Amino acid sequence: MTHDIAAVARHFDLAGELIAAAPIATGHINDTYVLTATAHRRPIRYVLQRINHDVFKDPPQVMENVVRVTEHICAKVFRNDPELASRQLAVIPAEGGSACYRDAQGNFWRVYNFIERAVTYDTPESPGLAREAARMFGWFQSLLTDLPGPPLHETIPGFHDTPRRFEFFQEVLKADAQNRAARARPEIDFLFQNAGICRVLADLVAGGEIPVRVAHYDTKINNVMLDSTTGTGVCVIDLDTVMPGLSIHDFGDLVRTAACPAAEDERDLSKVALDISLFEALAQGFARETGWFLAPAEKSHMVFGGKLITFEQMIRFLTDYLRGDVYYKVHRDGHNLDRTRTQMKLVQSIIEQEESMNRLVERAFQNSSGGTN
Ligand code: GN1
Ligand code: MG
Repeated sequence: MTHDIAAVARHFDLAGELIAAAPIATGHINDTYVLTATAHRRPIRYVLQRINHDVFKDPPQVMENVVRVTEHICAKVFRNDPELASRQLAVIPAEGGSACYRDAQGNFWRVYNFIERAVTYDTPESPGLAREAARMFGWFQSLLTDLPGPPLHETIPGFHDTPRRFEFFQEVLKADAQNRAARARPEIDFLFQNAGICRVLADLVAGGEIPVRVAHYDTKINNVMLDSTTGTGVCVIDLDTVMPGLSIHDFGDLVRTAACPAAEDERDLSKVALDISLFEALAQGFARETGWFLAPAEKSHMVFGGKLITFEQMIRFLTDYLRGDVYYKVHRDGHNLDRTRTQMKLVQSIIEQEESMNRLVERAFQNSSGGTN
């Protein structure tokens, strides 16, 4: 569907006149545009997004979370580094001061400041980049350890409820409405053989060994912005899924996306494997910022988190493939099956290297300021 972006933009408190609006193709879920306005002949850029309300059923709740989190982070960073605080995400209010605007068709729109002189990477090009991205997600979590007020909204209920996702996969498989299961036999078998992975964390949370914190829940490497000159982390973006959750899940998703240089939809599976030096860098970066507050059971399950989240992502891609590609945007036939296969290959690679990965995490936490617990 095409939208009248200029008309939408008029509902926000932009500085000056809108002179350009360009779509950017990024992410599987929301629609994103870069807006340029000029005030006193100086261009100011913004990011306009249509929140996908099929995925996020209650966009105002998403925005309530986002405003609380961005304001808390900005205020805390400001105390030590006002320049860095000015480069954090901030919600630009819509008319009447609300955090998003609802158009006549029922779409929800929101605007952020554009973080200038910063870049994102889709793949970890070096251990240094992986370390810095991981440090940023750890920093994000540490900044939110003292978020005041009630728990955040769960913007997608059961988002990392892996047992529930596995149950849903089984229902979809049973129906096989698109007749696609036959093309995914080895992948389906793999899920059943490894289904024991799903329950482990739920049990540790229920037993009180692992606390629920504020989690980002989409810790892909391209959700970190780095300064384009120095390569130093600037801020964490894509806050729609920030909600009560597990630190292990965040580290796990980082392992999934940043410890393997191949793209998520790579068809040449020989390129898909966990790279141990990228993984070590991730562990070091994350431990540096989180060592002081994580519980022992969280530290000792970080590698498991990588395996779990990759396994869960495999369940999610395969479920969507079997349903007929209704959730993730696809750009070719079998796209979700290709994605499923990369995740499976990565889980296998993690299983093969699990022991040495655990040793690296232990060492990373020992060397972080927080020690091992
Ligand atoms: C989705 O749209 P994007 O790229 O930010 C998804 C993540 C998945 C990811 C897989 C709300 O994220 O959970 O890990 O695709 N976001 C949602 O690439 O489902
Ligand atoms: Mg996202």
